[in-house]
Amino acid sequence: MKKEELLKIARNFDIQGEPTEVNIIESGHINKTYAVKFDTGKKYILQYVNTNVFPNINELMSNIEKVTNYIKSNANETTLTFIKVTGSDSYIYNNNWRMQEFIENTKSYLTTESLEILEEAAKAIGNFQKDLHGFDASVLYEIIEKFHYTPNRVNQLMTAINSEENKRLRNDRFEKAKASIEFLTDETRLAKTSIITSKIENGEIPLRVTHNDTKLSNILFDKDTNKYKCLIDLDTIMPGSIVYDFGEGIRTGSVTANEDEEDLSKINVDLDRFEAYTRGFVTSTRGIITKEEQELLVLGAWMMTYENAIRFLADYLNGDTYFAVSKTDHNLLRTKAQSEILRQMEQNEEKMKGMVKRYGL
Ligand code: ADP
Ligand code: GN1
Ligand code: MG
Repeated sequence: MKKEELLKIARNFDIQGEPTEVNIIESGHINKTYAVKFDTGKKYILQYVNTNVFPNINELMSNIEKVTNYIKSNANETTLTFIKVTGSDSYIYNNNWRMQEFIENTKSYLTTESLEILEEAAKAIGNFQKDLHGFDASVLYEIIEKFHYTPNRVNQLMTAINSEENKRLRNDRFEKAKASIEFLTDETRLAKTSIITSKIENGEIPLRVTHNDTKLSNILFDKDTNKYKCLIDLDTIMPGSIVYDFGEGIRTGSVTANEDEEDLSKINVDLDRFEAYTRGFVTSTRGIITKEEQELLVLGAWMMTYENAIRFLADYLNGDTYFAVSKTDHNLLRTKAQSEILRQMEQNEEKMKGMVKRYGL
């Protein structure tokens, strides 16, 4: 989009001064994000929210407002602040656009070898859980139905695999994805996919307020100190399980390569990184996490990796309609990288469980 158009959109929010500069931020697979500078010197984040993914944007903003207000009143943490449209009670301009304060002097990582940063990342997620322990999850809308209900993700993959239209339109993709389809629909793997959801359903582990998208790049760190500053991307906040928030952190934080690494020999599930993250998480959630939840953490990491792998694969077969792609066969590359992570997690399961126990309750 042109700079002038973006500046025009930015003028509709209740902000002092005139917007003067705008720069695209190329990160994230769902929304379009821009940094906007005003002549007062203040910066903001302007986002075009993808309403194919989030059809009910008002419910989404209502969840974010409730959770960020709660954090601001009850916890000593930095969280997001959205700006209303001038003369309105809404945060959304022209169906898709929203504005939030820019959190200064921070950076984010797709991957890092720094164990200190990983321990900090885990604390960002663990403290978020702790801060929201007293918050009633039932007041939140389910923004994306069955978001981490893995059996439903399996059904979506099976629908993509069995679709005659997909086969007709993209038969070459089925050929290229053959090994990934076999790996991910292996019976022993499929059999694991309902363990966590069943435990939620029968009350063995609680439904909590969860972030649900705790990948490393959704945490901002202070540029100078590398301490965590803020957990961002609150769009998927809804009732869920703490083991998913740990798992999504491990899927990205414990690995030596990016989510879409083509060279599988560069992908390593690094146990030192796993340990640092686990130490930060278990320590910061002590007192609120239950024994049953702790025993499921390693499976949570497997589940989030499996879930992302099958979501990328389904999107590949469906013709890349969900995740933003920027190279040929991008979703297949992501699937293969996630499958490699999954394979290594399976090999290291016992060692990982041992580490959780070491720092456990
Ligand atoms: P998406 O849902 O597409 O992942 P995000 O909300 O994660 O979008 O934002 C994309 C990127 O924009 C982040 O990775 C971060 O670099 C930057 N960003 C988002 N919100 C802020 C903020 N409040 N302050 C500073 N940078 C931000
Ligand atoms: C998407 O919005 P972003 O890029 O932080 C996706 C997550 C996936 C992730 C994979 C709403 O997150 O669920 O795990 O990509 N978000 C949504 O990188 O589907
Ligand atoms: Mg994001």
